[in-house]
Amino acid sequence: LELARDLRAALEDGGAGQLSLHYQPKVAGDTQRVLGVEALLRWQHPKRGAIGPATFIPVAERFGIIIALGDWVIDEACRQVAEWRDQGLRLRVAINLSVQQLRQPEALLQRLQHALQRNGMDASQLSLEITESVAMEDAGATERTLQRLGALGVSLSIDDFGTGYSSLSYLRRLPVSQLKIDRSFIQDLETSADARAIVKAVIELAHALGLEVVAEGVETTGQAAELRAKRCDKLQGYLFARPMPAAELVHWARRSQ
Ligand code: G
Ligand code: G
Ligand code: NA
Ligand code: MN
Repeated sequence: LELARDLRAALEDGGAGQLSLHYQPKVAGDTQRVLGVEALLRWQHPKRGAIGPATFIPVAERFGIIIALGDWVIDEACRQVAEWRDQGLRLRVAINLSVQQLRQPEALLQRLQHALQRNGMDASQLSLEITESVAMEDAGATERTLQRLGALGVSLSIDDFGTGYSSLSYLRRLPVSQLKIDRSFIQDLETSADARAIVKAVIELAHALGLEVVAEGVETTGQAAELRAKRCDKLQGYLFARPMPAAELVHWARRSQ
């Protein structure tokens, strides 16, 4: 309750210097060049210090603050991409969406459209990550919303793939362009024959459907080698970089190009 109140106050004050986005690179599977970043929300509470999104996002969802919080993320990520562009750094940015944002498609579409326009951004520079379990909830409504988001020109990505129960016929109808294999499978890649089989099958399935695959949570060179051999398109994880503040990301990207 207290967290909800403090979060609402921070949002009413434009983030109050407490909210920030960290950015984690996605690199090409073959060349390991940076192709884009995922924005991850951080909250530095004035008294309690850093609070993770796994703690405060559920609070925001429960207390009706998630739309305002999600709007703040959209605006800030787009502002940042435009700033990087003006500094000569072209990066695509991915934003994580909450289920409640998807359930209010009008407001979401408007917010996205305005943020893109205001920052002179092409919609193709923005992608939206939706977890597999959220995408499967209320499939009919989700499909209609994703169609409208797709029509806006933003790209769509299914996050934490492998943990939900996607029907393949449903997946095929969605205008998504990317699957992100859940971190749990990547972690077990070197020790579990089952994880290896699942990762191989997901990559082949994605490619057969014309989708790009990202492996998340890559931590070892062994995992990266295995994923490269399986033709995984993009890799993300601590092996390459942790989520970092925007200023640090600029230096990281320049070093790694
Ligand atoms: O960055 P970290 O590993 O702590 O993230 C924990 C969880 O919080 C992840 O599931 C991530 O997708 C989620 N998360 C991070 N940033 C955002 C955000 O801006 N919006 C939403 N809805 N979820 C986020
Ligand atoms: O649910 P989602 O996939 O959006 O969660 C992303 C979260 O995963 C972020 O909070 C990020 O900090 C975390 N993460 C990113 N790379 C790694 C990694 O290599 N290992 C682990 N354990 N976590 C990671
Ligand atoms: Na994500
Ligand atoms: Mn994920």
